[in-house]
Amino acid sequence: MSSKLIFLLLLTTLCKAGTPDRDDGYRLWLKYDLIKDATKRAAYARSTQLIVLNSTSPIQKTAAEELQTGLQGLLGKTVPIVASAGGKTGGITLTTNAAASLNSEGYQLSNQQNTITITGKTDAGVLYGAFALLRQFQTLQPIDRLSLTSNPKIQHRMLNHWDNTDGSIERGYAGQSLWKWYELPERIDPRYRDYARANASIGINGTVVNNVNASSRFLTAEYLQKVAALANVFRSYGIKVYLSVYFPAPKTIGGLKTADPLDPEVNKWWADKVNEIYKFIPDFGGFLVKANSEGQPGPQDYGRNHADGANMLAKALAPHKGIVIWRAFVYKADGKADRFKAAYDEFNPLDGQFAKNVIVQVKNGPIDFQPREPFSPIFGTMPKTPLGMEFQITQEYLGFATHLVYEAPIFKECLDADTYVSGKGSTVAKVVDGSLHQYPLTAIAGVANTGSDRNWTGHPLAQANWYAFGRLAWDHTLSSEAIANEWVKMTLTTELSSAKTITDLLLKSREIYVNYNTPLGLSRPWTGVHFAPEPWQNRSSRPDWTAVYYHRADSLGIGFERTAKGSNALAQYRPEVQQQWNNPATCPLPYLLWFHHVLWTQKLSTGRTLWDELCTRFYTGADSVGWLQKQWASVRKDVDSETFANVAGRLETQQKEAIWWRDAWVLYLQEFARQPIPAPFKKPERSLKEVKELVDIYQLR
Ligand code: GCV
Repeated sequence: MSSKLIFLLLLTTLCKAGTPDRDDGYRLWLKYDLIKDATKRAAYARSTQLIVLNSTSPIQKTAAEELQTGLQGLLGKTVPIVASAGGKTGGITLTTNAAASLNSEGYQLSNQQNTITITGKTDAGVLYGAFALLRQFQTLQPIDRLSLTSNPKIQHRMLNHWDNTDGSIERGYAGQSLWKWYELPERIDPRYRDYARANASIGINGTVVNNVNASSRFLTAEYLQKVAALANVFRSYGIKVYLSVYFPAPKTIGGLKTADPLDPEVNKWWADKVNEIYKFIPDFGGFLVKANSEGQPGPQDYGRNHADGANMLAKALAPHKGIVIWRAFVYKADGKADRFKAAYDEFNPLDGQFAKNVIVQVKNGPIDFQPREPFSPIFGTMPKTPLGMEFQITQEYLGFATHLVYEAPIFKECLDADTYVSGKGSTVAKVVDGSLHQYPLTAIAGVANTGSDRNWTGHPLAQANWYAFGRLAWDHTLSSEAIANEWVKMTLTTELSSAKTITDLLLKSREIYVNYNTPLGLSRPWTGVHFAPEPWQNRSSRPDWTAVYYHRADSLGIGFERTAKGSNALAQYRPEVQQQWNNPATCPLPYLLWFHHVLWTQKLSTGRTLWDELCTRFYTGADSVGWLQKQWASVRKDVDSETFANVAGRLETQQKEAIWWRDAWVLYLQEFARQPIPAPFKKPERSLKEVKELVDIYQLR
């Protein structure tokens, strides 16, 4: 073989890595593989002959370059970026128009006589418009009559990274942190830019780079330089950087004796620190704070309240237009109390007491990112305090990176829930987007699922959760299905029938998980690692960190009584909401055991007793993973081989573990219910003791 031939063969092999044949997932939904249909390509080519960029703005420059990269891949041609069309039609013009009837980051796309215009009120709007245009091509939409206007409904659309200085990620399942603190600020990993590209493409405009269980080191000059280096990369993608802060930092790194928010010296320390931060990062976004929560110190240690703490930081940030995002995730170690009620009880009385640049960030549900939770009763009940939403994208309670759970339905369920605070239709989404109470500030955050794994998210299909979070943060009226289908076409295949199959599989995945994991409103059957089933777990340093605290199974029945007969947590909701959930006979089954302790023998609306219904769900849930596997097998021909094998392997693990979950629950609950497994289901092949032994392996450190 000639050396030239060997070279060519080698080149072909090298070029194959990252192509549709063997895709390592790095490119996410920004793959831009050549559109196979030549007619479509030709149609798109007519309006994409030039990219006209008549601006020196770094963000618009990014927009033009992203368009160029995308079109190069999708159409297989290099589209020149020029300063003026010079009278030619058939190009894409980027432009800002301060008078456009758009909000500050919205965009308009139009196509007239094969000339496309992307208009933004601001440079960021142009960037989002450029990605929206690429999405049109990627999902093979007709563009000859393109006319699209889109405005983000929420101002601050953020990722929260729970990343630590040592590179670990709290509740991260896709490798180590993306941020290589030990290399920064000198070496800039090219991945930082790709991270920014992915986020900007779905409208995310803020990132909190460190864990809410924060280290004070992030506020030292050494680390601020590192954070500034990240901010420098993200800036031209319209993304601001924020930091989580450790409330007692004035003591730990400032040498003060106190961190009391009303102490003048403490106030001065924070004001000076904030001034220093803005010297490093002139467009710094602000602080995220976890205080007096799960052992984290906070203002209550000094007899002050959350508003005192938040307002002190807000005062320091205000001159720079920075904001404070103060988390409402709090609960005291009181085994007799209902943890469900804790956040509302602490925050509701503070409505109206927070400074203008404070947002209170509330988790979607009252407990902690369970597979299904009712919406947090705080939403709607603090009209004078901007409330931001906190969702969790990383799958802490959703099977880590081995179980498939498409999360858009979880996000939507909460956003679409009706609080009834101003009558019917007062959805959580309208609280969060500010339209219900005219909040001057609005925010939504997702706890990131990204990590150093080559494909970013571990499970290849978990990329859809990052994507869905961003799309819903931009526009919460989009449907889970539309987002899934869009993501599938951009990421996996544009073949219609396979795209439909995968979309369907994504949409059903959450309910399948709930069925074998926490059906009928069960919650939190875990302890330490939040993965292995441990419904029997009854010992911990605090009662609300045991599993039995949540399900309350006994010889009569199961479920947490939260009506007036029990903790009365239901009283935190409006009467219309209470009415939906108050009566066990009419309470929708997905929420039943959230609010009621129900007898094992109680007949449900399905015609089955509670025990039989629980068994039916555990069994059908576990069986449905087999259905997921079959569906996935059927798309093999249209999905690249590496992604196919990766997902297939994870589904196999999921199948094994779903059966394990089922067995753990039914064998454990059977000891209380003392009833047989109903036909046609077969009793588990293993004993409860054997399941417990399996779980113990997971708890070994
Ligand atoms: C960052 C849960 C998680 C913790 C997390 C906490 C929070 O308790 O298990 O890892 O801490 O929520 O949201 O603050």
